[in-house]
Amino acid sequence: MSRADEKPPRPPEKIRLADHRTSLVKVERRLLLRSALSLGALSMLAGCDLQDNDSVDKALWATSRWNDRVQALLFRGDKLAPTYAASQITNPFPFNAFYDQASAPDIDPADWRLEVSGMVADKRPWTLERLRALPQAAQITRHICIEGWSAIGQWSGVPLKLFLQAIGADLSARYVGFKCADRYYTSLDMPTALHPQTILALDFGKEPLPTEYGFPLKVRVPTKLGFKNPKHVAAIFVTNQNPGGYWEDQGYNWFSGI
Ligand SMILES: Nc1nc2c(c(=O)[nH]1)N[C@H]1C(S)=C(S)[C@@H](COP(=O)(O)O)O[C@H]1N2
Ligand SMILES: [Mo]
Repeated sequence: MSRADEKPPRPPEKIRLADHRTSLVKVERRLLLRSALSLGALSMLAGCDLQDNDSVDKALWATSRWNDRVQALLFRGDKLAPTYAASQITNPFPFNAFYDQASAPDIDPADWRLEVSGMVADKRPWTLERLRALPQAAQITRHICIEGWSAIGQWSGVPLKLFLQAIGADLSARYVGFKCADRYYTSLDMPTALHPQTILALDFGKEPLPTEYGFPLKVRVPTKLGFKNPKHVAAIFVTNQNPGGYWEDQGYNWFSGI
């Protein structure tokens, strides 16, 4: 790890001071050094020393974009996130957002539409009814938050690949971006968008997503950290320009996954 000796450029003040930063670089370091580990195994490691702060982490912070490339190289299209038994589901499931639970957006399902734009042939908005008419897939997977907790949940909904095909998306484009009802936003690389476990989740457990867990639609991406799983999604777009994300634009590693 010779890069640890280099003096990294200083990230903006507000990011250096954020509590999140230390846990971010820890996870990055593990993704880098232990890229063969599953995200599930990473979560076990993440619990132990998130409070530390050392020079290796500082150097890795500075090489975040380099890490993105390394992680992209390590990603294989056939790599699946671990799945679990129904008896392992975490109850109650933790809530997280950049606001408190009571402030989660209250969305009327009758008015809601999923907007579609960018490099796609069919830009008609989608109702919940039309989304539910598409084939659905279920998964019991582990959600891992960069803040150092993880939880197992069950989600089901439309595989994003199937949806992208349905709207005639240019699958050679580089990114799929998501905009949410609460001003949150994030984006995925196209290989992850096409990954078989990446779904437009409509149900949590056996019921429609509860308000605070992302009603009416959450993109569930078990190969990525929690912040790349947008809740209350209102718009999807396909683009060659990296759309970034709410946390990504404040310094979190954009790739953050396998
Ligand atoms: N719209 C929206 N999506 C979001 C967030 C948010 O604040 N707003 N927070 C992210 C983060 S950091 C986490 S850990 C998960 C939390 O999802 P949960 O409430 O189902 O546990 O949502 C992610 N998606
Ligand atoms: Mo998170």
